[in-house]
Amino acid sequence: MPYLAAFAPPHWTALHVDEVVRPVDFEIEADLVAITFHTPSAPHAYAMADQFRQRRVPVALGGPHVTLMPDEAQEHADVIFVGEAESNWPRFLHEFELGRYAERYCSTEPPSLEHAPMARKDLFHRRDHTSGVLFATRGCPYRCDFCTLAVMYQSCVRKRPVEAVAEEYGSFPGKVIILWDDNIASDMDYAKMLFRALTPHCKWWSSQTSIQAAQDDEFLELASRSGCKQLFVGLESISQGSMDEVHKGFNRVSDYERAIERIQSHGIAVQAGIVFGFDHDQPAIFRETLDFLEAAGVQNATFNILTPFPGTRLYRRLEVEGRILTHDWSKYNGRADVVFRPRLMSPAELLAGYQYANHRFYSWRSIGKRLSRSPVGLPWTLPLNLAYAFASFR
Ligand code: B12
Ligand code: SF4
Repeated sequence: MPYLAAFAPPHWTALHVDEVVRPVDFEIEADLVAITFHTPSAPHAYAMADQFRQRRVPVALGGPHVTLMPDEAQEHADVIFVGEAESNWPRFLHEFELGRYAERYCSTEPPSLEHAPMARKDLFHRRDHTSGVLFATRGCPYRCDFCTLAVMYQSCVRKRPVEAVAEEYGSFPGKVIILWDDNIASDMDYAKMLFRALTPHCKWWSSQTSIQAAQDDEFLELASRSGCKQLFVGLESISQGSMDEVHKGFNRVSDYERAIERIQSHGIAVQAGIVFGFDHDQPAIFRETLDFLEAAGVQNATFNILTPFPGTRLYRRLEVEGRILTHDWSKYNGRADVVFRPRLMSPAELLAGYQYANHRFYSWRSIGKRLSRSPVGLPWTLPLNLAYAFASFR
């Protein structure tokens, strides 16, 4: 939202409320309320929108879930934004001032990010243990069945000018930055130019990448030199059958160990993105995955229960097969609920296996074992492990 606020004309006053930080004031005097949300927050976002609309405050809705389920969202909004909003949002703000605007603005093609403004830092509230967040690129060229990005961004990768990204990066006063790119390795040449431009700022950063990052030593070397301390790597599964099944066969499980070693050898910690519940996953997958991650000395991992988000190829397949168990979007959280019938285990087994993975990986024994071999200093790896340990035992 601080990014979208940067598009508002200077005579507008914007207030940003992040519900993680403080509750929403439903009595506030506002000309317009704009809300963004993921699928699991959809019921909550709709309830908020309904409450504002009861007071006749116009509500605009946008974000991943609106793009995936526009007709549903329309019922709770005066105006919705389907897809990316770089061109439609400024147009709408102008039309809103004139008192004539459409109910729905659809982005027909992925917008260029050539002139993307800097997000409004004065509207950032959440620290999330970082000093700043920004993005250099948007989108990912791949089309994995379970990922919503192909629908949201039409598999089209866009890049901001390197100088603009470096300027925004340098403008954060603190040391630790997250580049929330979907896949920082989607264009290797661009990434290398970017890393060279970030180096003089002497900060630490982390980002997300597909495993291809590990195939290019120059990429890793330049990333490391520019302050990269951690890469979130979409490993997803140690079952090749599972990767092939969801069209992520470019992840070669037999290469994982070498890929992790190569990233770590550049002083970059690996945060493994792991998903459980694919059709090839047997009940042994949980123990085998944990054995693998511990043996590889992975510094961090995020475990997810496979979740068929609406609009994805995975959702369509499971729906045809009659395996979707609920359409209560609040359960599409990937952490606490199983919303489909897995093929080789029960929903309860999947949930229990996911919990086992979190508890084992973030146990003192495992943290000690993994971090004692880490090529990245404890000031970076330990706080993250403790935060995850705290969250998983809550
Ligand atoms: C950063 C991030 C997070 C951070 C959020 C930190 C924060 N303070 O915001 C954290 C780590 C907390 C997080 C958590 C989760 N995330 Co997340 N996250 C992202 C990520 C990588 C970037 C989001 C972002 O800021 N994008 C930059 C903005 C500019 O892009 P955008 O949101 O697409 O917005 C554009 C348009 O959509 C539109 N727009 C968006 N909102 C609005 C609103 C209005 C009013 C208007 C006009 C326009 C508009 O305009 C923008 C410019 O074009 C995205 C991937 C992605 N590229 O979006 C995943 C993503 C959004 N996350 C996802 C998921 C699944 C989750 C989790 C459920 C994971 C989990 N299992 O826990 C949780 C949900 C947490 C929750 N309940 O809210 C999915 C969402 C899928 C879905 N169907 O909703 C995504 C798309 C990743 C993916 N590959 O599928 N996430
Ligand atoms: S590589 Fe990652 S970001 Fe790209 S489509 Fe697949 S899951 Fe989504």
